[in-house]
Amino acid sequence: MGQAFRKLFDTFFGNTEMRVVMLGLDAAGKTTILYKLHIGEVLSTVPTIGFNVEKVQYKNVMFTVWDVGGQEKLRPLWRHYFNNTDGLIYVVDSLDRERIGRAKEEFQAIISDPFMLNSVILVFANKQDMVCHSISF
Ligand SMILES: Nc1nc2c(ncn2[C@@H]2O[C@H](COP(=O)(O)OP(=O)(O)O)[C@@H](O)[C@H]2O)c(=O)[nH]1
Ligand SMILES: [Mg+2]
Repeated sequence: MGQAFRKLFDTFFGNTEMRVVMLGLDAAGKTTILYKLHIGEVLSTVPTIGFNVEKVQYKNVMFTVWDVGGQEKLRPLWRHYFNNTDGLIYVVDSLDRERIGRAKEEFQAIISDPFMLNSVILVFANKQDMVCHSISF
């Protein structure tokens, strides 16, 4: 997964300075992706505003990462992060069929935000290594 993500990342972002938000339901694999990129330490986490925000610098890109879902009343805070955002990476757990509808709803809410209109969007279907094990006929 790390290698595939790295290739996508290089194609997607090139060399210019960028601000990217990485979002997804809890346990989609966002934090794991950050560590697979060999970014090192998470620069900061901010739990006080009601959701954990991880900030990480990787090469030319500043990532802001948090879990979406179960926190509709916090949505007004999103625009603080969406403002000046160049890219969105939306991570989906391909194994989590029960919550795929929820993942879709959250994605639609995010891309409906006026601040996201000019963002580049990457939807990353994570945990593909396990998908074949989850298919049953
Ligand atoms: N099989 C598999 N498990 C993964 C993958 N990415 C993350 N996980 C697992 O999914 C769980 C949640 O990952 P985490 O990064 O904490 O999710 P986050 O809540 O989105 O930050 C952990 O147990 C990870 O080891 C993947 O690509 N394949
Ligand atoms: Mg996490």
